[in-house]
Amino acid sequence: MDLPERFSLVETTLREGEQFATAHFTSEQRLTIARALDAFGVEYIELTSPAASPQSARDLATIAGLGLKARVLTHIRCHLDDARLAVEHGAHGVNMLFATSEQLRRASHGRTIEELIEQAQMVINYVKQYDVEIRFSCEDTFRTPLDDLLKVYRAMDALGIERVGLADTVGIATPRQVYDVVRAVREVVSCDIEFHGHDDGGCAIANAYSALEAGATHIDVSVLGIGERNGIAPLGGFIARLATLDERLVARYNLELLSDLDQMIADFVGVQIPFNNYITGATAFSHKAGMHTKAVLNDPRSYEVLDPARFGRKRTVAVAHRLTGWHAIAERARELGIVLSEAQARAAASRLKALADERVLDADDVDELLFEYAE
Ligand code: HCA
Ligand code: CU
Repeated sequence: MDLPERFSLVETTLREGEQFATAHFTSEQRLTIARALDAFGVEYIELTSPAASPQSARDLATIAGLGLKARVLTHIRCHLDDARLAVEHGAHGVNMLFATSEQLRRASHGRTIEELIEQAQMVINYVKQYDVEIRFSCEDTFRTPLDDLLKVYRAMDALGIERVGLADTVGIATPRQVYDVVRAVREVVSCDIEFHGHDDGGCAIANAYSALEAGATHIDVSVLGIGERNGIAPLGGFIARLATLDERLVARYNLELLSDLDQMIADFVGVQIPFNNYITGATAFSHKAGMHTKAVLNDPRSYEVLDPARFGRKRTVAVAHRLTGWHAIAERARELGIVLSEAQARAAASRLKALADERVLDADDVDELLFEYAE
């Protein structure tokens, strides 16, 4: 596998996530989140700009001063004032962005590509006086002509910054497009490459993965994917994408903390963890149809590409339905201390299927029926 074993997660629940419709984190919650992300093991934590509000600035200073293992970044506009605030409040790095697509340049700052490079140069020269990492990102990368992009990234790389960023701001990019553009950027810069992708088109995780394959070194994620609109690549989903390929890619993270992390953010922003969420969703490790349950009971890897135990989760094998199979029934009987012959298990399965055609069953119905065999 030529995926880099070393890539970094830029966890942006405390920046992009704060832009989620129902997110209003208190300072205490921000601290709790930063500590929890650090315990999980993300390499970077991105915070809202200190220019956003006085409390945002104070919280940046507090979190950057906690002595976490993760580096603390703040996300700023390409303005000298914002950069000054970031430096003054102790950020370990600045994630700067500037809109480069025609759509956003027109609607936002009205500058030409040359003017924008000049402005970035001034801010970068200021920040470079300090021991602060610099990343420059083109907002709306995937609606910016490639020539313009390469011109900007080349210029930024020549200024000696740590990273350039590609942002699929409107969630429009496809995995193939992301691969091609990251590849093209990889060829003209020597610095690291970050990718940030929104999920409007349902490709956030696939795009982040594609970026990694093409040579990106830093991937933006947020817990549950919270962010503007329907958000960005979720931390758990991206972890799932990598872990299904090779567990070594995620071995350095404390994966058993993921469920608590997802639940905590769901509570803070007042949503439920979606039933079909990666790893932590209610049904992520549920098996139902007879063919599946038989194989899973023989060898979990048959239908599980992720080991639930690695994430502190348990598999469930549903028995109380018409798709049930006799292996699952025999297994449930064993759990109850009832030994069934194959013929008995098959007979119990037939009775259960007939019953399930009449009404919705629950686990107690199954157990009752099995106890009849024990008598
Ligand atoms: C936004 C900005 C951003 C920035 C991403 C980045 C985006 O729209 O609020 O700095 O790489 O999606 O473009 O989140
Ligand atoms: Cu974004």
